[in-house]
Amino acid sequence: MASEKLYRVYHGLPVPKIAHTEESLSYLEAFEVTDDDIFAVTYPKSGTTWMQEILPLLLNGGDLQPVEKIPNWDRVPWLEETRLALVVDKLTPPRAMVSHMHYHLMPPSFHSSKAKVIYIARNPKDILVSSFYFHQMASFLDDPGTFEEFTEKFLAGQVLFGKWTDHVKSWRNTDLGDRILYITYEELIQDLREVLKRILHFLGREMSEDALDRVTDHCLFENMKKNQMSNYSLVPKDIMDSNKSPFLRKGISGDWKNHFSPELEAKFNTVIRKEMEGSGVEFPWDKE
Ligand code: PPS
Repeated sequence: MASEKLYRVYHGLPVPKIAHTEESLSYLEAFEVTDDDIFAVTYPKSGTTWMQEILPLLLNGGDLQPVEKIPNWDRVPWLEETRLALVVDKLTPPRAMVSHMHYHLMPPSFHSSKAKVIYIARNPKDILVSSFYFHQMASFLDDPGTFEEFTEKFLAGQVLFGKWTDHVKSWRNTDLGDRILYITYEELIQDLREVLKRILHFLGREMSEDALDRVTDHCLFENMKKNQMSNYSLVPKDIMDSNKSPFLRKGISGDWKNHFSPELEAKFNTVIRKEMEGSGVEFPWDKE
């Protein structure tokens, strides 16, 4: 089971105590979502930090200043974390926020609003790898054990925000209609500029070709990795130790191939396929 010392359990989901308090979770439940709010929703390690960089730039016409001056957790805060209550008054509309919450755990005001959602999915095998290294560098997360042991925990949902399959199924089968845009981490990797255009269109925004070039370049892994406001280097080493593994680690798709044995892969696929069966949800990586 997930460590009681490090995690609290919110509606069955383990969440790290360091940023999730009873107050922050109550604040989430009572949060007044407005019609022009924009949420980037992810299962952990699917591209949250990337969206905290992308969204402000697309919303401000490509001005790099804010993302170079304000830490990501304050410029696009997490809906469920303690920082939100502290910075909410400084957010200018349209407010951009991120969340790892499952669909049914979004606040009531979200469901009755017209707020938009960008849901970013990622190959769960790459999520697992990314998370495995994150657990080694973050002292507020439990020791992942061996890769095989961590895979067992992941498949059992004894990890942050529970099962990946429950998360994606909850957000794929909603009544949000055109309020939600689905993208994948792999699409961002493959053609960042094209996906940025799709997001702009979804948000009803426009941007000059030059500004779009600038934003695309700024959001490339190697460039974003240098941004102190986004690479978590501001966090003390005893909380996040980048010598063990940097937060912006590899930024590629397919690193799972360097970590899974054929047996582990077969087991992983069997469990995930069974849980996704009948959901009507398919991903490009299902065919890999
Ligand atoms: S968290 O803890 O949930 O907020 O993590 P999250 O930001 O969702 O995911 C971290 C992974 O996203 C990668 N990342 C990027 N990849 C490519 N390009 C850019 N610009 C980028 N920014 C973040 C980050 O490196 C983590 O993936 P891995 O595979 O560990 O490198």
